[in-house]
Amino acid sequence: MPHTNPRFISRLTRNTLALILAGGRGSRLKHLTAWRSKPAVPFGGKFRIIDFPLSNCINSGIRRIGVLTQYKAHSLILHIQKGWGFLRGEFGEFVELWPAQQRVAETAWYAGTADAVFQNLDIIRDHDPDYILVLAGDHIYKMDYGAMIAYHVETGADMTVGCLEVEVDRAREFGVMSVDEEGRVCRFAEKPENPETIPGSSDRCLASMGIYVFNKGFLFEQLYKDADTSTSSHDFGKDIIPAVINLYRVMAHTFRDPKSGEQAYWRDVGTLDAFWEANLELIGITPPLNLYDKNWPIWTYQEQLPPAKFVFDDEDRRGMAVDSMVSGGCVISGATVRHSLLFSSVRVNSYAYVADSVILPDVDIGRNCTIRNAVLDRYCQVPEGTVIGMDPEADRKAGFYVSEGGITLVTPEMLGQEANH
Ligand code: ADQ
Ligand code: ADP
Repeated sequence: MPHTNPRFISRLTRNTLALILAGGRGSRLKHLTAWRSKPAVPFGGKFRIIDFPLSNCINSGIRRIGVLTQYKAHSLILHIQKGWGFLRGEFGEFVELWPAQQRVAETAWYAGTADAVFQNLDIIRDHDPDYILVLAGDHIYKMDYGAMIAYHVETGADMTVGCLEVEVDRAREFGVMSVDEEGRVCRFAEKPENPETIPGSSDRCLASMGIYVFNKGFLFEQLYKDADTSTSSHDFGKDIIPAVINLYRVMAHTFRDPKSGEQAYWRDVGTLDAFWEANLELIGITPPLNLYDKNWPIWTYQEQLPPAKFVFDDEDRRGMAVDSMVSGGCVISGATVRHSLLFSSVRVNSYAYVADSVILPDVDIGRNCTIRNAVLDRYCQVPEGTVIGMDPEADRKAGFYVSEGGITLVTPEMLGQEANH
């Protein structure tokens, strides 16, 4: 039985350093990651994706956090500088940005995820944690990492991999593992062609969440060994885990909802369709991810904005939003918004109709526009009368991107505009 004594767990989390890997591009999000890395992509009306792992750390009592950046990090850096400075340095708490430093090989940026950590080993050594928690910066979930670290310690593991069950059809995107009766990982394949299913189930696999707990000494040893291996791509999933499972004690920790014991909410919003769906899912009466949970707040940076406003226009047309989430600073004037998520400071003008859409911050939707099944990127100024999401062919002709699932993405560039700030 894992330890549940809060005093025991808080001692472990206090001695843990979290590293959030935030360097990935997330190219399947198309133009949404043209200028920002995937962890910086806005999500849920007022957050960015990285706020979820960061808030999980804070809420789990892990207050020493390094964020490892690489690709298009500017918007991520600004967000963290502006929003995550509230930790108390005098108590040894911090969120630090660790950019690709070329500390080791002068010519190389981060090669893979393991190399990203390897390049920062001297900083990690200075902090002298007992445990290192490696996290991905691009997943949406609420998880108490304390439970995973307690399991790691309780089972005497060298390394623990966070995992969840996924359908076999989706398993090719993940590291897929098999465990023995004790929960020890005995086989691991990164993104396998033919994923192994869970014994007794023909359609489910045990997938890695790409999050790991390491004992400090073990991590150092393995990273030095990996750095000397010329054939390695220096990646945790591809190289490190397969190299250690037969020699060391690598345990699998299944992420479950602590209350129900069922599979917990976890999304990799890696594609435009998944991004659109995960945002709109938040609107329901009982959404799978509750952002209103006071016991697990999601922290973020946000400007001070006035409340959202719904007004009659000068012809007395009602401005309204139903079955929607509308953030601060929005003004809906004589327009109708249905089943949509509006981020901060969106303007929707008279006679416009917006449905089933995700509108990022600072978008202005002109009069008489019709917008359905769309994602509009930050700073879009949609001209009067524009129709989006009614006819995929027309959208493509207009230069917009239409996804496999039929979602239309529009960016300022596609409208011939500069992203203005
Ligand atoms: P992927 O998600 O494909 O698989 P990867 O693209 O390496 O793994 O990204 C992992 C995380 O690291 C992401 O948060 C990304 O932003 C970041 N990242 C990638 N390269 C980086 C670099 N050089 N520097 C800093 N950050 C970087 C992984 C595992 C699988 C597991 C899935 C779960 O390898 O085994 O199943 O995550 O999503
Ligand atoms: P976010 O919406 O995530 O805050 P921004 O739109 O501010 O992101 O863009 C992130 C970074 O990319 C900023 O440094 C911004 O100046 C730059 N950027 C955005 N759009 C363009 C563009 N069209 N051309 C050049 N740089 C851009």
